[in-house]
Amino acid sequence: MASTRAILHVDLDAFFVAVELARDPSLRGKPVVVGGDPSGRGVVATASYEARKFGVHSAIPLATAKRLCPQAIFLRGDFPAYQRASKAFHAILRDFSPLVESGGLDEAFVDVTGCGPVIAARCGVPSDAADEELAVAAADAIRQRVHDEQQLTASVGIASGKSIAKIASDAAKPDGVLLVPAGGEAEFLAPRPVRDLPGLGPKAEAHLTRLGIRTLGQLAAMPEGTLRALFGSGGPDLGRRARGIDTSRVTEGRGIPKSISREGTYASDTADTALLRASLRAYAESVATDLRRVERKARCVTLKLRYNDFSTINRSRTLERATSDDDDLYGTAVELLSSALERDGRAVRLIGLGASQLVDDATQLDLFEPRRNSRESLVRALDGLRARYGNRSVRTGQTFFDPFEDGEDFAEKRTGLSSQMGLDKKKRATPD
Ligand code: TTP
Ligand code: MG
Repeated sequence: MASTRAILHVDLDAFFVAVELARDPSLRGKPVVVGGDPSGRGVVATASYEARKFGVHSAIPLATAKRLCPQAIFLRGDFPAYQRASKAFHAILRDFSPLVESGGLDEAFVDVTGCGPVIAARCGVPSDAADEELAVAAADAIRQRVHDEQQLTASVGIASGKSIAKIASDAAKPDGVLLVPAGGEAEFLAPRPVRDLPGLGPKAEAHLTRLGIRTLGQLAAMPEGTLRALFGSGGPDLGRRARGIDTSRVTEGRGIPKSISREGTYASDTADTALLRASLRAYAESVATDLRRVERKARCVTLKLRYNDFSTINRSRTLERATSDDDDLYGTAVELLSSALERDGRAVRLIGLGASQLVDDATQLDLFEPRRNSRESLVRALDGLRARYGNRSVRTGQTFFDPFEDGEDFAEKRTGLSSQMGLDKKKRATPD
């Protein structure tokens, strides 16, 4: 694979359940379901492979799971424990390549192209081995460490592109490795159902089914014009990926989110405009910092308000130019707040600020706007300080007044829901 890339997709098997099994080995070999009380109204977060044999899987009601598999052991789940395991898992991956893109708590892409020396040192293969050999050695070593250090099992797909690697890791499950050799991508994909292609949702699948297109091989053969007519500008890319051509990069960090938002609930409802504005200032700074970290700018700003009777409004504005600047987000949110309060001045229970319609932050040198450029440099310098010394190391006049009085994790603490980064790919039900 000299000129192609070697990308691993690593996904932990039955993740939440596996963490429970690692803590209590007496559960091994038994049908186990994480999600909560089977007499409650919740859904299954995940089921052990033993429970899956009975038809129990993620997202079905717990009551249904209980009917399908009455002997299953139902656990409420321990989200902090899963977060800790996820952190340790990602740390292992980063030992093999600096290019790790998380796709959620238990899965990530690892681009090992050009990581020969690192992998050679870790896995005892010659550093000039072929990329495919290095990638397989990395996959084995990752799986071994996940097993030894975390008592979990991981499945790995290896391919020249992200979507194929992801499909391959799924096909390798549980506890396996699958390499799709360079040049063999189209053949590997052809017999699979179209829904296997990451990013191809149920609506697109329904469209294709109506046209008699069921497999990726059939999708691969569709003319580009037809795909464009059906799915717009993203259509041709679906066709290319179905043929095994996927040039999308593995980006460091958590992957590219569709939106970034913060929200928090006040200890007591408030109609105090100064307090509401101060909250928006804090959120604007936090959201803008995240935008810059993932190298995105937002075209749309949304204000969310929930009143004391729980009625909730969302007000959005599309900006003339995309931004990742605190002041732009704050200014827009405050305008939205003023007009919302004019219409309805009731006390507010929850306030939120969101940024969406994210575009690539290809910061062009704008010769006619020297002021904006110098501000961008200042903002980046502040980001650097915050990254090194913590979010509260540098505060502006506005955020020195902390609206929630309990520090930077206020949104998480109060609502359990703040940033929606990266996880909106699948709608995940997490145990409460
Ligand atoms: P997945 O990787 O989709 O599933 P899994 O790890 O349980 O099983 P496998 O990969 O072996 O098929 O999701 C990872 C975790 O995310 C899962 O353990 C629980 C959580 N999750 C939910 O809470 N709700 C969901 O609907 C899904 C799909 C996952
Ligand atoms: Mg998994």
